[in-house]
Amino acid sequence: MAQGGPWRGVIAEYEDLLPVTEATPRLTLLEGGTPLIPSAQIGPSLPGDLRLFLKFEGLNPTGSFKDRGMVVAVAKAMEAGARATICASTGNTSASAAAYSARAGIPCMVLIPHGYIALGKLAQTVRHGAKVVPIKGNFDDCLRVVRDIVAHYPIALLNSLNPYRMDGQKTAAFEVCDALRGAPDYHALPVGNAGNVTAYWWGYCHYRELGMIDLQPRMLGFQAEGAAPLVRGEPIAKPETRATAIRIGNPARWRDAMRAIRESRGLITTVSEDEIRSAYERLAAEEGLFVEPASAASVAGVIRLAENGFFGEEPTTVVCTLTGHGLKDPDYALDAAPDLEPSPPDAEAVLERSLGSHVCA
Ligand code: AN7
Repeated sequence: MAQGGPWRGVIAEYEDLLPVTEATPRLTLLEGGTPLIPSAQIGPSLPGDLRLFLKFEGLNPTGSFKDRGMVVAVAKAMEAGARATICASTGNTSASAAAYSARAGIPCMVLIPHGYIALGKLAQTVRHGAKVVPIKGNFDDCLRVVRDIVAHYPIALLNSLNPYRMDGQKTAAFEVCDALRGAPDYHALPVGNAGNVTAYWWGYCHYRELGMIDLQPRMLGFQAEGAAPLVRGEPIAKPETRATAIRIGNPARWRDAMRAIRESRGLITTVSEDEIRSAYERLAAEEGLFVEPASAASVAGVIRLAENGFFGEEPTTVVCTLTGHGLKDPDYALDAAPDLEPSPPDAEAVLERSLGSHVCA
């Protein structure tokens, strides 16, 4: 369990539970320690007796959950004397890899699917000084090339195939248990490369082995309809979704994730683009939480399951991880934006525009 006092970052807070030694550099941007926010509107609006909590990972230093695993992976790369780092990414991994590599003073190379990276993520990656190579292909193509490169060159791999990434990401499950003083009944996540759902499950298992919790949650994974290889049971050659973070057709942690779902007696299913959009808009407008579209998939899935009576009538605690910040993807945010044409600088004109003409009559 994390110590009290000012938050010191995941390595310092959970060093006993992480594969770090005295030789591991205490790299940190003070990641982790994110709030577990009770849902004010969405949870209470749903049928059943849900206590819905939102783990807002968008408040990490680079705006996504990736920082938890990245800090451990880059610290271990420093310890091993790595001269360069590399990753494939739908955006958040690259932003995080670039930031922690910059902090560590190690050059970083990132491969991204050309044209399918949200603007904020690209901006971060570029400004943190990573060498960005857009690839004519999707994330799965990028990851294939990265695996090829690390097989032949001594460059540290920062994708979640790197076990240290998984170790670091487990800390989010520790934090949930620390905050609730026990495990939730269900934990819901968006699923792309399937690292996070796996890491959470391993984190809950680890805490159970330590006697920190009695029961483990059921894991609920949600994929976008057009990018749902785990639900369909086969790789998708051309995955499609506006939630570009999870636009992945052949997840690297396929088997581990399916085992996590099975062992936890959970489930993995799809959510539609409309359901993602609706949950995204409700989170912003009703909860005050601005997340990126992929993050809304967890909430979209829980809304659907609750409306179908999945959680029954018993009191049930559900945690949804909100994996990334809304500022990552401004294009998606302004997609169906209201009229943003400028008004004359005049009180009457402004009131007429915002309240309607009858008010000013
Ligand atoms: C906001 O950055 O795969 O199932 O390359 O950015 O662990 O992959 C991002 C994934 C969910 C899915 N939400 O997590 C990448 C990348 C957000 C994400 C996921 C991602 P995984």
